[in-house]
Amino acid sequence: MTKKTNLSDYDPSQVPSGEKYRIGIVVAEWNREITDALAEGAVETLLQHGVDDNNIDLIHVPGSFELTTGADLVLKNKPYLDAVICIGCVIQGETRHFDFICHSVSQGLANVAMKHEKPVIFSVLTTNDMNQAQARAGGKHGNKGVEGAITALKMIKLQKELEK
Ligand code: RBF
Repeated sequence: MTKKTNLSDYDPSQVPSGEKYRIGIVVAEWNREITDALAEGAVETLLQHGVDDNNIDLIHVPGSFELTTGADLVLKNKPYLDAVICIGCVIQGETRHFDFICHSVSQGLANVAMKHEKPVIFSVLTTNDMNQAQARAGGKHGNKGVEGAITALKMIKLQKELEK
C-alpha cells in the first residue's frame, strides 16, 4: 500500500547536479490540466538542479497511448538525450480502455528503455477519478512530475557512473 505522504518532499542534497545533462520530456495532451501541471513540476525541478533550459526538449503527443511512440521517436532522432520523462494521466472510465492503455504504456515504455539503453521515466498517473489526479499533480500527494525529474537525474548519474 502506498504511504499517504507527499513523496515530493525530498532531500535536494541527495539529487545529482544536472548541469551537463540533456533531457527529453514527452507530454500527453489528454487531461491536459493535469499533464501540464506535471510537466511544469518536472521542468522546474530540472532547472533547480542545474539542467540548462536549452537542454530540455519538450514535445507533446495526443494521449498516453502515444507516449511509447513519442519516447521512441525522440530517442531515435535526438540520440544526444540522456533520458526521457514521459508524462500522462489516464483516468478510469466506464469501459476497459483504462486497462488497455495503462498496460500498453507501462510495457511500451519499459521496452523503449531497453531498446535505446537509456532511462525512460514513467510519470503517468493512473487514477480512479480527477480528484485523485489533482492530488498528485500539485495537491496533497505532491507532484509526480517533480518525482519523475528526480528519478531521471538519479538514473542518468547511475548510467554514467556504470559506463565510465
Ligand atoms: N488518453 C489519456 O492520456 N488518458 C485517458 O484517460 C484516456 N482515456 C481514453 C478513453 C477512451 C475511451 C479512448 C478511446 C481513448 C482515451 N485516451 C486517453 C486516448 C489514448 O491514449 C490515445 O490517444 C487514443 O486511443 C488514440 O490512440
